[in-house]
Amino acid sequence: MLIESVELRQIEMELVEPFETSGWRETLRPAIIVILNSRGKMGYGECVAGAGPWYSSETVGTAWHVLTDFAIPLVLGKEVVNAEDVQTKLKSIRGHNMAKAALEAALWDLQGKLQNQSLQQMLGGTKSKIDSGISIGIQKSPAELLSVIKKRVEQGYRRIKIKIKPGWDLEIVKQIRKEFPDLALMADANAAYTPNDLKIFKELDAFNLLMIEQPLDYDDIVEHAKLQKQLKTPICLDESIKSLEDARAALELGACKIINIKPARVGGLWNARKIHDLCQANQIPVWCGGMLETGIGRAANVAMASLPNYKFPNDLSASSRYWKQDIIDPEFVLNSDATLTVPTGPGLGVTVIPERLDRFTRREQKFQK
Ligand code: OSB
Ligand code: MG
Repeated sequence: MLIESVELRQIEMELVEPFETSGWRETLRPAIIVILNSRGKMGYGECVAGAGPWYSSETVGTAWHVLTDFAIPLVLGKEVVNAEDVQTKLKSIRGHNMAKAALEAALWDLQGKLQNQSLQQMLGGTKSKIDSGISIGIQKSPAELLSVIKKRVEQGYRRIKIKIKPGWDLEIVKQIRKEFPDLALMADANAAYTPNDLKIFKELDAFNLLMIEQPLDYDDIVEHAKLQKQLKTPICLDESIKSLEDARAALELGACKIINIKPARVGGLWNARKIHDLCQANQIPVWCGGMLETGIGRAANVAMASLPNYKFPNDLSASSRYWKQDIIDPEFVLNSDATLTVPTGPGLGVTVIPERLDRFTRREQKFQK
């Protein structure tokens, strides 16, 4: 595929409700949409780097810089065979996984459209529907959180993830368990605790949580291994796993029993699949995390989550959980069995609506050789 031209759109969309974690709060969600053109087809990829360096060191600003100054020049006007080839071309760039993942995602979509294959087929996904869960941010009060959970359960979500932080943890979980004793419930700390907090995790062990996500520091593996040995509840790593090498280290040390794979965090779908395969070979189940994506990023994640070792409900909810109106058609809707349907059309299998993309665009740049 000759990459004839590239276009970047930095967009901004308002979340239907603010999203708050242990470390940050967001109401306006930025994204960069990467568009690759070849033989009259357009491939779309989404960069999920946030407004600030809170979840990871990348931001929408660093991603724009790395894409425009370094990554795009390595593929523009070049023949690109597949995602692996994109990664080989980008190899001189260290880090910046989210920027690379966006470019690679656009290539998958383009390739699918040119070769008339769905992303799911290209990745080797097997399920026609993926289990959908929902991630609920920190609320103003415990009562508010309970009412949000009730609403989401009534909408059909069967796995609820709450965000925890010191002071918003044990008591909250206790109250939720009182009202929802059998709910598939898990807690994500976004790295808010230290090894000194062992007592809190020991107490959380009594509440039959599905897993505890990223309790300790974002780049830690060793302390998670020590903590996991003292807990019944499985630890799931998110922030700590940025590469296949991190996954290997976590498995060898026993730092977790589950991995949340976000393709963007690990540099793209190509690496995500390698981590999936490594985990599968080691009987470590995985699931797909989310980054409050638009429908473009969500479609790619949904295809990825259709691979066989995705064994837990994913942070891939209906479009309406995030946006008043998504930028794709059809939007993702929650099926009555708490699943999302995997698109089967070529590439991402969803149509980007140009007027909506225009409406949310805050900056754009076109690149032609
Ligand atoms: O830690 O999983 C996380 C959103 C943004 C950044 C980090 C995280 C999240 C979520 C929401 O939990 C997942 C989603 O529904 O997209
Ligand atoms: Mg997380």
